[in-house]
Amino acid sequence: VAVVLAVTLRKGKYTFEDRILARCEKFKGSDCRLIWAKFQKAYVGRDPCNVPMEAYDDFIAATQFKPECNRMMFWSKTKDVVHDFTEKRDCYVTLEDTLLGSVADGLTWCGRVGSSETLTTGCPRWTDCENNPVRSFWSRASAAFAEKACGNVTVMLNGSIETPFSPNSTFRSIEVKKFDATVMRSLNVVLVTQTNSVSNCTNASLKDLQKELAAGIRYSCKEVSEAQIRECSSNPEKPCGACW
Ligand code: DVN
Repeated sequence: VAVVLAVTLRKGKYTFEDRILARCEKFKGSDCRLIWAKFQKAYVGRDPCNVPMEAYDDFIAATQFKPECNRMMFWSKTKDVVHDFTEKRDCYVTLEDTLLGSVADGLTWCGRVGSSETLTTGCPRWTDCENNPVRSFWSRASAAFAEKACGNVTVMLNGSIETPFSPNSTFRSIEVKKFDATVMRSLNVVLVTQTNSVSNCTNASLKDLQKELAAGIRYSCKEVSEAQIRECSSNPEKPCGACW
């Protein structure tokens, strides 16, 4: 403790490790030292463009992720509205609300060949190279979250763009492919609309979504205005089932 404090005081701010541990410790009963060790092992000492998603397999195993059936929420191009909703209301759980995703949400990190440090600046950006530590982390965590999706599952897609089921998105390229019909009953699309929305539930990309869904998983789609979702976020009296 004294050493951690000394380092923290010397640098005048929390280290990356401190931040990961603090976020992990919000989830009671987690072995945060083990989780940090496995997380680090994925990218420390490695070329930051050569970290495949499999590098995080041991981290995923260490988190012992348990799904909450019927409450799982996926999203694509709707980050702000969906997280505003899940933060204010206890209706749904996104990846970023679980231990799996919350430890790294909004952070950037990488390692360097010949070093045992975690760097937080000068790291590759999302599209600089595919196998970068941050992108591979999100791909692996998303795959783990999606393969456990169970019961009735919800996804918030963006009705203000031409292709709400977007080709290069994590939701389309990873999560939908991992959905398992033996544990998942339905996928319910909430298409978030605005006054000038360009898409509705008849959108061509949503037809593709139905085709790409494993046989046996039911599908539904509902257009819901962003205003209505925000109203539900700010009205805790409204039952979750009455939001849309
Ligand atoms: O279902 C969710 C959730 O489970 C998550 O892990 O994956 C799904 C959302 O991913 P998505 O379908 O690719 O949705 P988006 O909106 O295209 O991208 C989600 C996030 O990935 C972005 O908000 C970016 O994160 P950030 O920077 O806001 O913390 C990141 N991202 C995606 N493409 C990117 C990118 N960041 C930088 N450059 C890009 N090209």
